[in-house]
Amino acid sequence: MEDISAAVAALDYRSTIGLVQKAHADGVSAADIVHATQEGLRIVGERYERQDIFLSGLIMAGDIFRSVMDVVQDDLESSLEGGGSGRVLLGTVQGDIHDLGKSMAALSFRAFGFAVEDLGVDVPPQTFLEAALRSRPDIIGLSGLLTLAFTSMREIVRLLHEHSEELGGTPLIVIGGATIDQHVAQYVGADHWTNDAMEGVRLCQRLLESRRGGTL
Ligand code: B12
Repeated sequence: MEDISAAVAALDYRSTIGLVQKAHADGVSAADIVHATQEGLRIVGERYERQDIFLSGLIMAGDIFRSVMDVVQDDLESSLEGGGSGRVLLGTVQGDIHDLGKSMAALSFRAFGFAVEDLGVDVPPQTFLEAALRSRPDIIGLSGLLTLAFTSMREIVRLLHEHSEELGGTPLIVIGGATIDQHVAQYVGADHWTNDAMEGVRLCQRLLESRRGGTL
């Protein structure tokens, strides 16, 4: 796993895919491979911050992640069979076009049996509200990695609370992305946060069950 992280961090496409194919053939779980790739991407981000690499490096990192997913996606989906039922409205918020994490979250929710409406990237707060009023989701999933995305998320949460009555109650709001933490969740006013799609989906499933059971 460390070799995979290191190959991603070095933006070495060929080694990464070779190592991923070998690990996959050796029976390493898709989830472990994705985690190792994400760790490599985190280091790519640090290299970008210290100007060791530039925007083209980030673009390359995105391509590497997509190719890793091509190898493991089928296994990942079948490892995620859950009995979740509920509707999820998902999108990357205004100002942000990072979509790899959001797409992985969509895939994980679907594999768990949730119906997902994916609004795409750079989605304005008003669009989230209109879609929520139309489809009355159980969960609203907001994705974003840029600091400026947190302001958009906060505005979405404000709008949803403001229109809570029309929505028949505010849906569960979960935010995700590599740069999200407890402080961001507090600032945004989200119910929950995660840096891991699978963990986030399992959490949503538990929360919905409790909500329906009347314990929340
Ligand atoms: C690849 C990448 C890009 C690619 C993205 C390609 C794509 N199609 O998405 C491109 C080249 C487009 C890009 C552009 C930019 N990027 Co960029 N990028 C990255 C990088 C290296 C990896 C991000 C990634 O895709 N990770 C893989 C995914 C799978 O992980 P993830 O997003 O965390 O998602 C997981 C979980 O968080 C969770 N999840 C995510 N969302 C959700 C939602 C819900 C509801 C749930 C349940 C779960 C969930 O599920 C996923 C799987 O577990 C990060 C570094 C890092 N630390 O992550 C920088 C990073 C995010 N980028 C950064 C920057 C600065 C930029 C640019 C501004 C650069 C520039 N000068 O133009 C632009 C911004 C463009 C814009 N307006 O959005 C900074 C942001 C700093 C900040 N705090 O604001 C980072 C942190 C790098 C750094 N350390 O400086 N980038």
